[in-house]
Amino acid sequence: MTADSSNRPAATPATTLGGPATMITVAPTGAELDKGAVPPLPVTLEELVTTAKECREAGAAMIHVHIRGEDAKPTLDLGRLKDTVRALRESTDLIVQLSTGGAVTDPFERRLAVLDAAPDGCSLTCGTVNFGDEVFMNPWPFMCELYVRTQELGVVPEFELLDMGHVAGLHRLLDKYGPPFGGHVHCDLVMGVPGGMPGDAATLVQAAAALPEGATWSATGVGRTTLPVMFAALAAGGQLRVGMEDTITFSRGRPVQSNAELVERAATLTELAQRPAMTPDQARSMLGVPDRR
Ligand code: KMH
Ligand code: ZN
Repeated sequence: MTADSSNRPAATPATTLGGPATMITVAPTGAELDKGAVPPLPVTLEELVTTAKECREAGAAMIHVHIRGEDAKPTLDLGRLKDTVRALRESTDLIVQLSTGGAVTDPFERRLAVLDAAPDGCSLTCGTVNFGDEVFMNPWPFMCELYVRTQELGVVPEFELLDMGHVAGLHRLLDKYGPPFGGHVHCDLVMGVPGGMPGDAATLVQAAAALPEGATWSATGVGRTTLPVMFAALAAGGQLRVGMEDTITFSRGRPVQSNAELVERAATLTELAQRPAMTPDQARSMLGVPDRR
């Protein structure tokens, strides 16, 4: 048996410099943090565009976007989402992925309507999960409606898996509705959420092994699980997601100063692992995302 015909569960991504390259996604804002408590959090369109440019420079290929309103609170306002997609496309070549998870308080209709902003990609969480003291609702009928809409509108979904049961939800979705737009299954293991799967190497390996054959996957560890998950993902052939949505502490007692420094750290680790960062175009080709710029 050669190295490439081993029972590795997921597809090997594009290669550069002789090793599999790494896609770095930045998730700069999220819906949970308060700008007053975390001043470097990008909440205006201008701040988001500046962050996107800095993170592209540092090695990111994709941006996972939550937006804020005038009051810096999370919003799914369609006009603002469209302006955001346009501005990010004009100022960077990053793959623009909009969150359909929003905030735990967002109604399903608003979350479905996110696709009308015509992003390159969107998140699609594969089940309901306790989310700290809240519940992040993703019931089966909502997942199905969202998935079918991605297929109809030509938006490439990234399947967000916060719990092992979400892996079963993903298989169920693919069995019922077939492959996603773009033809390639890409997942993101969101680990260490209080109420979801823990952020450690053993769980990561178990989750990755349970993914559909040929799927690629990234991983992110929330809070103090950031570093163990990043090292485990690099070792296991995964891609990386980093950003202030998931982590606001750089090291013990030292707050994150910018999203770019999280991307820089991830890019440094990909170099050390001899799996250097992919360009957005390489990531597009891995994920089956058309270039709409
Ligand atoms: N803000 C969380 C409730 C996603 O973007 O799709 C959901 C979330 C997942 O962040
Ligand atoms: Zn998100």
